[in-house]
Parts: sequence; structure tokens; C-alpha cells
Amino acid sequence: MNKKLLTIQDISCFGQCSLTVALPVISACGIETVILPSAVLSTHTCGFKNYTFRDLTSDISAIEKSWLENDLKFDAFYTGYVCENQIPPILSIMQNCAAPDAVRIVDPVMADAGKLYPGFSDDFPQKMAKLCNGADYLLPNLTEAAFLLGEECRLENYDQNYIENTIRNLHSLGAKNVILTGVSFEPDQIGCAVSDGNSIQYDFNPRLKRCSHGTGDVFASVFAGALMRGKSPLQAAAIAADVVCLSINATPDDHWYGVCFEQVIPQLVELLK
Ligand code: PXL
Repeated sequence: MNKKLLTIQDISCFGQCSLTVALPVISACGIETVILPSAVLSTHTCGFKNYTFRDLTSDISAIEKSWLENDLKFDAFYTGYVCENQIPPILSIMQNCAAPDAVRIVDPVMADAGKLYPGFSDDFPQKMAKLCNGADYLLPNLTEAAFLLGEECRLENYDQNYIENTIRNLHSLGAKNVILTGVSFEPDQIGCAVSDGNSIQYDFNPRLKRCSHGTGDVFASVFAGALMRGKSPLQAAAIAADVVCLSINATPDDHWYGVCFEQVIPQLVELLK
């Protein structure tokens, strides 16, 4: 049967992130992609000035009601950038609109490089932690992991012990599998750690000079699509990391606000074969 994935995150009209990445990427993976916009912004919030922000929290319950009345159910949920008061209504949709054995993929989008994104209050990470409880796949970067755990953020000079401790603590929030991104033990390599709660496997790629906005959304979207196509979590993470590297390499140096993932959709399709 045709699998349906519901993704819940914002529409940043301009900026190559969130739904403008997730919808094309997951569709290219051959998965029917249903969207629920958490907010509509003129641009994303990092580096643009005077962005508009329409919070769509008050629409969510009515959308859920409509879906329930039409008996619409989803095989997977993938959440990204959501607003302060959306965790309870999102948990309600994930409970009430789930097909049997539906999986929950949670990317706790809220921070990077040691800082919360503009507009999130200091208690947002605690709210986000509630969405992580019950996630089948939790995909934080190192900064988000530290915020979720209420710990000091360490972005360098850490060892494997620190990473594996962090992963154990993330499982304690109630996540079944943890995919921790931005992990680096060597200056010229970066990658992710994939844990099922028993063992941890790593996937590394060469570190590229440029670090770009939107790469987390490309990673999570490819991961979600590849997983739905039957790849293992480690395979899905490795394909996602490859697509991120290809996207960065396809992006001109002066293109600062996102990555040109559109250029590498043919390679994504190949990697899924
Ligand atoms: O790429 C993550 C993201 C998603 N949505 C919005 C953002 C960001 C990161 O800055 O601002 C609105």
C-alpha cells in the first residue's frame, strides 16, 4: 500500500528550509507527503531582517478534526520546526491519526552552534522534550541535544564518552532510536551517531569548509524518506549525510541562506535504488 507521511514544520516562503525542503525531498523518495504548516514566515529567521511570522497553532485542532472526520491516517510522522504551544496538539494528531505501526520521527529543530534560534523562549527545550518522549527516531544536533538535556553545550574538545553519555540521556527522554548529528572526533571529519539503545554506530564524511543553513532539514527529510523506503536507520542516516555533502558542494559560495539540494535530487534517487 502507498505509505503516507505527515510532516509538521513551518513554511519559510524564502530560504530553502523546512517544508520547502521536506516536501520535494520526501516526494522524490517516492513517499506521499502530507503537510501541516506550523507557521508561515516570509523567510527563515537566521540572517534575514524583518521577517513576518504567522503562527498557525489555532488551526491545528480544526485540521485534526477534519482529518478524523475523513478517516485519514498516516504511516509516519516527521516533525521539525514547531511553535511554542504546539506540542500538545501535535501529540494529539500523532495519537489519533496514526495508522497501525506508524513511526514518529522527531527533529527537535530549535538551535545550532550553541544557541537557540531567534524567537524561542528559554523554556521551549523543556516543551520540545515532551515531543521526544515516544519518538521512534530522534534527530538532534549536538546543540539541540544539550538544550533538551538542560546541559552545557559542548561543541569541541569532547570524546566518545561524552557522545555516548549524551545518547544514553537522550534515550532516557523516551526516544527509541537516536541519531545525533554534527559529531566530530577528528578535525577533518564530521558525521552522526546512530543508536538503537543497545549499540551505537557511526557514519563520517569529510568535513566541508562551508557550513550552511538548512542542512539539518535536508538531513532529516532524506532520513525520513529513506527510512520509509525500507532502509535501515544507519543506511538512511548515511544516505542523508551523503545528500547533505552533495548539496553543500552544489551550492555557490555566495549563496548563504540555504543549500542547493534541488541540484542533487537525481543522485538522491540513485542512492535509494
Ligand atoms: O532550518 C531550520 C529552520 C526552520 N525554520 C525556521 C528557521 C530555521 C533555522 O533558522 O528559522 C523558521
